[in-house]
Amino acid sequence: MIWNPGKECLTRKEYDEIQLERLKWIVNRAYERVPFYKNRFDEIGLKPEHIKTLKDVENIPYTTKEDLRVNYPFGMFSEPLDNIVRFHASSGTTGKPVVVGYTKNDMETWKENIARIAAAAGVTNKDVAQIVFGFGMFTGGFGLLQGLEYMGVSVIPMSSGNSERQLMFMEDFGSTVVVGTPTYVLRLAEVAEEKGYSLDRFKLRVGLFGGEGHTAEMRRQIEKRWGIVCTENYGLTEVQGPGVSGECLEHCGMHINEDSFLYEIIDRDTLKPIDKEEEGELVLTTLTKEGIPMLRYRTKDITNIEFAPCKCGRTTARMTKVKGRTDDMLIIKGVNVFPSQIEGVILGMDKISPHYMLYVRKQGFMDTLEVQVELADASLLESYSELEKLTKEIRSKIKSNLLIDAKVTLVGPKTIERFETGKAKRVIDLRNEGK
Ligand code: DLL
Repeated sequence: MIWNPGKECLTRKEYDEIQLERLKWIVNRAYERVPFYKNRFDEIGLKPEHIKTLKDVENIPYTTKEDLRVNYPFGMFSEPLDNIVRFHASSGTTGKPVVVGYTKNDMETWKENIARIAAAAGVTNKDVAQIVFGFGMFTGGFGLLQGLEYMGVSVIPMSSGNSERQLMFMEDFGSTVVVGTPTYVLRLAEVAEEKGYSLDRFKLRVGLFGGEGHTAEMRRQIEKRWGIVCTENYGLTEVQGPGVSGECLEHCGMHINEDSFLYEIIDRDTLKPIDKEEEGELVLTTLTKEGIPMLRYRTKDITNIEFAPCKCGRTTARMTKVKGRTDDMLIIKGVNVFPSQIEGVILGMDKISPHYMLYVRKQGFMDTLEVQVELADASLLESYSELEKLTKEIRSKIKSNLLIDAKVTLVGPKTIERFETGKAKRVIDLRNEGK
């Protein structure tokens, strides 16, 4: 079902018109109300009235996470706190978190955007949705909750962790939709199996994944284990949280809520805008945000845009799967590689489980990579020759696909850390620790 055909099935010309009108509005507001933007514009002699076409957005300087940190906590807000009804924050690894604020209208838009992506994934008001994202300053839990409630879905706000209790509610309440990170939903299948539950006793039919990426193979494994259909959606705290874009059941990219976000793709080295259909870093401008406008926010996420019509009937542009974040890219002996590419190569091989960890170390001037992969079955540990054969097989598969020579270590079942709360962390960087 298309939640809002009047907004999701327009012509390109109609999207362009809406975007341009809203772009002018937000640029004006940002300039008038946020000293940070006024200064940025004044430094280069740019005035809001110079933005006459969508392409003119390219004259506006980028905004980065660092800008938000420097203006912590409310320096980039364009409304007084009297009009802010909600805060969220994303915890960075270093320094102050990024804080965002929403007005009542922002909350309405957010709900609408979530309803669209959930409907695209086949969710209806007949569903019972168990949210296993964390609730709190993270946008995942509350963002999905309010949008699903708005659709009339029965929501179980479980939050993350406490897996046995999750499974109890899942069974007793008859949850039909699970909303969370793919890694945690995979973990829930594992806990259910450990408890000896047959997964048929659950009524789950849909997985709504986001907050982190997952490869097609990881999805296949989760779908098979749970017997569900999964779609993914994308978002980030700085521009709203979840609801920027989401996949429909055709599984051909994530439909962007074009009336809320203007998207650009920039070259990740030169930082110049490139053809949107080419792969590069996604840059987003919020078109409706009253609480905190974001002009040309550098997401650091690598993707590209597709415009070809989708069979579902929506005409919105689609983002392809995020390949990784520019700051997570590894350079192993001169070859660039994203953790997701390694997942893509190793998952789906016989005898190994979908759990792995990447260790990056420094050897002289070179970075080296160790890929730890968990065996599906402990009996393999008893055969040295089998282990050696499998190690070689994985290593050569990585080498032929990604052109990097990684050390491969096989470890026993259930030895690699599981992620029950928050996002999976699969790269351990030991480069500065001399290990
Ligand atoms: O993760 C918002 C969100 C919550 C989206 C729940 C979807 C569902 P942050 O914590 O600010 O916000 O992290 C944003 O997470 O820049 C991406 O790098 C990554 N990310 C989010 N969704 C996806 C996805 C939320 N579907 C950062 N695929 C983003 C890949 C994703 N990466």
